[in-house]
Amino acid sequence: MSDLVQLTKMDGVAVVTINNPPVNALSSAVSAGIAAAVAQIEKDDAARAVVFIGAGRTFIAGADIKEFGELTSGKIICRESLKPLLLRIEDLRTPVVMAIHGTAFGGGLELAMAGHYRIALSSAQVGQPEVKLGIIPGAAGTQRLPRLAGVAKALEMCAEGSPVKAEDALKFGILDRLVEGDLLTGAIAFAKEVAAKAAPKTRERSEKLGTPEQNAAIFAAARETARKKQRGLLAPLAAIDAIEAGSQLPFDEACKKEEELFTKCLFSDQSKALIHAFFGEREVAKIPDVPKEMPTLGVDSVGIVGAALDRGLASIQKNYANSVKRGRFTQRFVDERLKLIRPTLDYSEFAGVDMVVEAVFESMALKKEVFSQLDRVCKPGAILATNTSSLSIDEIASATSRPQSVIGTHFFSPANVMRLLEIVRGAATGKEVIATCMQLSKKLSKVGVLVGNCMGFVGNRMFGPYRREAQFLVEEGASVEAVDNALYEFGMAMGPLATGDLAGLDVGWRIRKEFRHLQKPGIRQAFIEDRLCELGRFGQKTGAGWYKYDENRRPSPDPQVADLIRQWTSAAGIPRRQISVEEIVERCIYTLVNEGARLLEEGIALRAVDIDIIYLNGYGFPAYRGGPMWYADAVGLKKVCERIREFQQCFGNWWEPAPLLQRLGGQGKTFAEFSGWQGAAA
Ligand code: T1G
Repeated sequence: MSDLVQLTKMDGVAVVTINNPPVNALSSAVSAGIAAAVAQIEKDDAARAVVFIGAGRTFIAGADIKEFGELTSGKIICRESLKPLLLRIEDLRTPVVMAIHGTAFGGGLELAMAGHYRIALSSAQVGQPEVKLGIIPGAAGTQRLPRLAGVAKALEMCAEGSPVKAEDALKFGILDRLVEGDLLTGAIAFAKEVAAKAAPKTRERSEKLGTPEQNAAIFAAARETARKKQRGLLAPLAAIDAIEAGSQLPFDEACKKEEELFTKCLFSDQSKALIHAFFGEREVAKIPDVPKEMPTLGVDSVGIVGAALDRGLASIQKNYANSVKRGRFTQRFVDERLKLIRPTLDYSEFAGVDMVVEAVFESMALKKEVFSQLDRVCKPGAILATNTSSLSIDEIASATSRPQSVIGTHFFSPANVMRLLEIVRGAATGKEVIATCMQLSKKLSKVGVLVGNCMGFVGNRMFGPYRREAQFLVEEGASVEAVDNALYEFGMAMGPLATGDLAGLDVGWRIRKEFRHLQKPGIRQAFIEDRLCELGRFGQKTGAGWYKYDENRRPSPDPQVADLIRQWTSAAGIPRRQISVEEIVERCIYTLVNEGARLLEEGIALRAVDIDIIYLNGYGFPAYRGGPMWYADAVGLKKVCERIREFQQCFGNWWEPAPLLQRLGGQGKTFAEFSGWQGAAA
């Protein structure tokens, strides 16, 4: 028996324990270990029943995703399908009980469904999250799940990929019982209880499959939801196709269809990009000079500076009320939470807090004033964080006597929705302060990405030129809608100009005015947005910006803006021309890439994946394209660099390719191979 899979006997019950920390991933070695255990059980006439259980913190969290890369890169030729092994387990003559704790995800749930019974701790979760990796269940999950939970639930689980709590899994028939206390004890007892009973094979059940007539509307609705909610993603539609096949074809035939769809998804660029994003979210948590075991500071009380108290409290209450309406929180839970918030107008009330987050207006003078106050009242060791989206952390810290406690915690609006937390280290920021904020981001269910200090940090320093290029395209003849639609069809959550209207065009306008003195002479500056702001068109909040908005903030093209643009550009002597969708996308996305390369080379971004994770979780970049740096690697840096040089020829030197891009493009290398880490100075 291998270390990864142990087979023991307890009270006549064969116990198969999977032990592959940290998440018992179903690697090919684990599958081989399970196969060996099953072979022994097949020969063991004395075994009254079988229990499968995971060692450590969880049942099986799925196939080993790391092995996919080897497969799709051709390092390993073929994949040992899990299906035959699951059929052997299902065909075992003694009842097989799957004992679940933590998570039974992907191949873990598929293994569990090949068992005859499934029990779980009430804290467990089950799910088929494969679509989040751009694939579909590949071990008959799309075939067995509908037979246990019905077509509609299986569609929801496989096409959306969200986990299901044990309680709901019991309700839908995925689980047979919830147990409290020690899981193995509960499992053995349950196994003995069913030992004499029949061993119901999931693949032979069909009572929940429905008829084509009954299912037609369900499939149509699922496809429509997938096209809307998971725009551009292939895998959700493939999962629906596989389940539909399962509701119409015999099990074995439908499994072949699943295999075909699975393989197509696995070798798709979308899946490679989404797997990059999966591991990227884990990679960004690793800071080269801040070791995992770095002690962190306790954060039990936090002060927030900047909210207009009444308006701030009102939006907190509104957000909580929405969460209760959606059934995410109970009213009692919300009442408890609201009791923890204490509004004040008195800085001295911050004397005892562990951390303060400043979120006042984007003015350096005002921020320095606030930080000198905080420095005066806050206890030694308190973390002084600023939510600035672009101003220098070092300059803000210079207003205090404790720059080692000052850090940037850049939340994204709406902060209760957006997952990204851009954590900005200043030159003096202490490592325990960094470690504490990285840990806090996880506690807040955010993705914390650490970046260095510069104007706009990583996200906004790239986003500024991206939006500037969008404005240049409008100046040169593209319509506002054409620019936004091109990026929307590329997969961005929203076009660059509509995003400006959402955030408020005046925010950028004030910053541009405050830093006009820093603009290099002779460098072309976008001017239309400033002109719109001078007319009071700040976007959604004023009912007009690049678009005009109705009372529900629904946008529509504004012919007046198109006229103004024609007037302003002809007055500025800017010739206008037809511009292709391809050019619009390349100019906007390659601007991101070029600035990203500079940030990597300067060490402001630690790795290319950090930039990707920032753009996927803070700027609506499509996850199935992996992020701007991954996308550039997929296109090929040589090709990207050549295209940027052409833009430089055509439009101007702000398009000069970043040295790193030139170098890596010239060497046939990728951003993924480059590490921006240059030591603590960065
Ligand atoms: N394969 C390989 N490594 C994995 C892994 C997996 N399935 N899941 C987690 N890891 C690594 C992860 O990279 C990290 O590594 C460490 O484990 C801890 O993870 C046949 C084809 C289970 C909810 O999509 O959702 O089955 O950074 O930090 O926050 O049809 O991990 O420490 O080096 O995320 O407690 C389907 C993926 C696979 C589930 C735990 N399964 N995992 O979250 O820990 S496809 C999934 C998760 C499949 C079948 C198909 C989460 C978790 P490192 P962590 P966590």
